[in-house]
Amino acid sequence: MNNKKAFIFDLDGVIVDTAKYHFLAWQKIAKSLNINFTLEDNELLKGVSRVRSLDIILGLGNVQASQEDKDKWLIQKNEDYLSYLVDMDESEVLPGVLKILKLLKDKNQGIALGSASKNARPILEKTGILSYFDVIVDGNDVTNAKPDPEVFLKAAQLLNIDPKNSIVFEDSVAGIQAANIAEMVSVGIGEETILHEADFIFKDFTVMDENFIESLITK
Ligand code: B16
Ligand code: MG
Repeated sequence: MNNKKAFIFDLDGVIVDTAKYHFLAWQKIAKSLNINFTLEDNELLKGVSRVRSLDIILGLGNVQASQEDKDKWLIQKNEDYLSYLVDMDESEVLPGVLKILKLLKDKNQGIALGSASKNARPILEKTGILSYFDVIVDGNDVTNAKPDPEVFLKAAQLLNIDPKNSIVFEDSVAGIQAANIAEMVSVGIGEETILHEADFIFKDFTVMDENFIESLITK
């Protein structure tokens, strides 16, 4: 029994709902290219890197583009996305997250971020929760996207905790698969129908109690 575990949080969809801002920014790019991009299509982009997201959108419209154009759109999209983050504050932390972060801190557990986003740090800063994280691994630190487990393995390694003693909170299927490949405990945050590969599933953090966290720590 090891009482110090690594608790690794995904960002978008787990800590904050930035998917709505990604959607608005991608929609502008799609519109300018006459591609119909819906909220349903946006689901395909969750947990996916920025570069891959653009390829998915171009695929939806059967649009071929030069690398130069793609680079231009990627910059435009990110500038627009960042403009939505300007007014972000602690009110955007999803319900129940702070309670769990405080609990883990009180219990002296390792806390890490494992996100595909290259904008993770400013988001944690603006929402006032950066200081809870011992380790941050984001899109700037990894070369392989989820379901590759690189992001989570790196987080556990930096915390100096064995993957088998690590727990991942994720809202995307690719993220759950990455956690499972890493042989970590996978906890899905969202719909059971979508996240059925996870070891545990919760609608959100408001329905996760101290007993559950305690059972993971003492496992
Ligand atoms: P950025 P996560 C992911 O965050 C988002 O779910 C995904 O939609 C986005 O494309 C990706 O970050 C990259 O974000 O453009 O900020 O680098 O869920 O892995 O925390
Ligand atoms: Mg996510």
